[in-house]
Amino acid sequence: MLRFMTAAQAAEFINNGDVVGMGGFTPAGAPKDVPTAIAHRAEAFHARGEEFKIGIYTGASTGDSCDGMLARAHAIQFRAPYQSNKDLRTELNAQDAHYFDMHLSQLAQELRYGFLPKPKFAIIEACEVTEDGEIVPTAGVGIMPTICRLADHIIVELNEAMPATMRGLHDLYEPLDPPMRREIPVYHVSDRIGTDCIKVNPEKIIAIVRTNRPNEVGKFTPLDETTEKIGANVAQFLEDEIHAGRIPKEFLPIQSGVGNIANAVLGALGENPHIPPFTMYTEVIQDSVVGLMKEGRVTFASGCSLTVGADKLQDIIDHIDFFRSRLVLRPQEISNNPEVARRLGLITINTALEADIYGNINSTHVCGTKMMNGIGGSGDFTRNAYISIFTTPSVAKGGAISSIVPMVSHLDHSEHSVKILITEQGIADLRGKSPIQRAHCIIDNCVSPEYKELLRDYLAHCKTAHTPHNLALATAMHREFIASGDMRNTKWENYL
Ligand code: 0RQ
Repeated sequence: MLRFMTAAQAAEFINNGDVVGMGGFTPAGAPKDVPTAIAHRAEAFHARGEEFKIGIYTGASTGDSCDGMLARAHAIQFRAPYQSNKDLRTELNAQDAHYFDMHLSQLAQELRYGFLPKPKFAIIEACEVTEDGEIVPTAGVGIMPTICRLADHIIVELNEAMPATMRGLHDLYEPLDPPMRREIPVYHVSDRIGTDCIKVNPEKIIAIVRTNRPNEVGKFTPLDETTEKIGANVAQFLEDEIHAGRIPKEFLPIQSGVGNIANAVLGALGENPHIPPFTMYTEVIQDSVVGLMKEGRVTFASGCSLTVGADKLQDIIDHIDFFRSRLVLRPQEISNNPEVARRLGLITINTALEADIYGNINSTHVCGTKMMNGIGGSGDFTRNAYISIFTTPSVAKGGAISSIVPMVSHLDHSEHSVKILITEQGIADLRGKSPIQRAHCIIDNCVSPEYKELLRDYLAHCKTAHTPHNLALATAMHREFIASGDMRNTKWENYL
């Protein structure tokens, strides 16, 4: 029997200290009304002087009605594996919420292995739930199959804005755990290996809440000169690789991160006549992909979510038969799977916050301490790519920050995994280069003209070694930014 109730009634099942797994991936498919109701419940507890905090796993980020509401209600005890909400960022940088930033492909298996506290509740969004326990996800999958299996109780938001015709977009599959694990039989981007719904014991579904909510996906800022140039440089690099015979002429699947730069890069790839129609094996399918599919430039996209604006999602829903044969949404354990990434030979494109002259990448921590978002899937893909590319504007904050520094203030992706660095200034091909050769290549090709001499001068202050560094100066540009608000003021002699 399906147990319908309001979000507030469903939220009453959740108590202080409970561990909850949320469905979806990014705001796409994340639950909305029940997390908001839990936040209100937490506020009522706090008003009475009682504790109320819960542990939360999600696929990736969520929307404001989940992460934002719960953060503002100070209702989060711990959170994994990725977020991008400004209020949650404030909470976790203040250590009010404990955050563990994880490779997204690993979360489901680490829950199964028992490395992390088991979720008692799964709160998920669906476009269809049946009496016999079939649940069809919406625009994002994330860790849904695993949390639905592990949780004692499932609360479903049945979102009427997401029609049941979405059934068939998904390919739901959970691998066995070692020592029983076999290969994941995805040999082509479009291979389907699982089911079109999650099957659970219907007794576990303790509440169904009817909602009617669009996904809370943010708008892209229009392309500017910098993002356009980065996109054009990536397209140029890939075109040259095809001509050099280092990428097969039929091309290889693309993985692309989130955000404005990623969107611009895909647009540039789509427009480049020397790049053949391509497929994507990625985690987040963004706005630009929808248009590229209609134009036949993207022939198939495998992802974990449709993180697209409301108009684009409506377009997909209105032409569901067209898109169902060109799209598949998988759990993040499969969309981001290292084994599959390496087998398919992905060209991976992710964004750095900061890179160093040797090719190490910081994707997460501002000045080495403040968490921005998280590593997301960038590590899953970068380490296992056919060619891994990182993009970043050469400067941030109007030039007061050089995105390329002597030594990254936090390390997410090491020099061993990063093959190509691209800024609006140009392209640094790091393959087959020693550290000092990489340093010259990055300074010559990627650094802003305002910082080239400063970084060359840094090298002049280093003793000859395999990877030259002057440890007194390695973080001087960061310290100068903290002290004066502008890295351009750095004078090496002040830091010796
Ligand atoms: O701050 O908004 O206050 O101006 O960082 O920078 O240039 O707008 O770039 O939105 O693409 O985000 C790495 C954070 C880039 C993102 C990151 C400041 C800058 C601005 C944002 P303001 P931009 P984007 C997919 C895979 C995680 C890893 C990943 C990210 C703000 O792409 O989170 O790719 N990646 N995951 O001014 C201090 C620097 C800075 C800096 C930029 N060096 N120091 N601040 N900024 N460089 C995700 C999933 O797995 C779902």
